[in-house]
Amino acid sequence: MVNSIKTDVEAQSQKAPLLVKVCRGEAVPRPPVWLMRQAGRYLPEYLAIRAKHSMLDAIRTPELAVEITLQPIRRFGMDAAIVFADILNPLIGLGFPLEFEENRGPVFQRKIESPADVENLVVPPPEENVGYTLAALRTLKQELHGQDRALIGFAGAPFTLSYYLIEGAGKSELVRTKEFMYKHPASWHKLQEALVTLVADYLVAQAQAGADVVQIFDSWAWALSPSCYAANVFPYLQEIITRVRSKVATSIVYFAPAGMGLYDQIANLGVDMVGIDWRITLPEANKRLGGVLPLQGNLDPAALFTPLPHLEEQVRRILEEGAKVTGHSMNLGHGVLPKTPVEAVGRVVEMVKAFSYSASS
Ligand code: 1CP
Repeated sequence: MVNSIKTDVEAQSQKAPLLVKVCRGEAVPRPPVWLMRQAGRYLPEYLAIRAKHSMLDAIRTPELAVEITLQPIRRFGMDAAIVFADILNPLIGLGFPLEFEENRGPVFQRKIESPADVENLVVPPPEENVGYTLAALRTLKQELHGQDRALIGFAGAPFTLSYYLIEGAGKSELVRTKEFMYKHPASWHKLQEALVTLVADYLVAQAQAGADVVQIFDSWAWALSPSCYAANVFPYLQEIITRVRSKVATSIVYFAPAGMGLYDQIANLGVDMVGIDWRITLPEANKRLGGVLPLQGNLDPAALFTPLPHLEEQVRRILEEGAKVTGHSMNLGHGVLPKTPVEAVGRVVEMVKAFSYSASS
């Protein structure tokens, strides 16, 4: 009996996509590869859809979201598909309507300006708020059936979502966010609690809809001092991770670009993998994260614009550095930039798929 259970677990594990295996700390013949923002404005087939549909329509129409998610997979064969959505659209249901304006990005109709704006926040259940993304995930799960590919769901971290709600966008000093946090600690806590529920429930629902891996994007955490992160950000992230783990077995990736000053804390978050940007090498990041966590990254997105021999040299270097760390999933250090040459993306994926740990050692 015990043996047959063990065999089932082993069989399941053998079937797990490469990315899931790396998240679980299992040995793999080569790193998996997917790229943040692999669906997007550098792809002509994406632009063709966006010429006819707004960003929000594309996110809210499951057939379009599924199609956009699969576009890079069909063209390049990445090892993971990330559902097409945004970190900000779930905030609409929390009472913060938003539009994605062409060439400007997300714009909220209402921002958080005073404690009154966080009174009476009601967190709707994910099926009601973002049922369209859950529907897209369920279809994607079927579409990817039988392929050795992971399905990725995601959400923004409470701090990064708060930043957009308080500042709008583009304020790199984050003065208003920090002012709000320290001037109105009780309201900050109330906002974080609402966002913890929103994000945790959403990640659980995405896992239940078929996501093998979920990624938490904390794009603005780099702007915080370690003490500020410890007091106002870390506890809420931990709460999300605890809640998700209590309900589903999905792997969890945390990504805070330029977050080196926070690595000793990130090491204790309890996630399965950490996203690394290009400003640090993988071995150095591995060391600072305690040497026990698999890493995702960390090619400079701008390297895809450089001459092919230089791009290839950078990819090779990262693959070799990745072979020396606890576990590696190949990715960029941030999202694919608009206007990135399509051939460069193809070359990166091709090089990773041709790589073998046994041949390199
Ligand atoms: O014009 C267009 O077509 C819109 C461009 C675009 C795209 C393709 C936006 C607007 N969002 C997205 C999709 C998106 N956003 C995905 C899809 C899955 C993928 O292929 O990777 C993901 C994972 C995101 C996540 C996201 N949205 C983040 C976290 C990652 C990061 O870049 O740091 C953030 C900060 C956003 C907000 C956002 N959405 C869009 C823009 C231009 C921005 C940044 C706004 C700003 O800070 O100025």
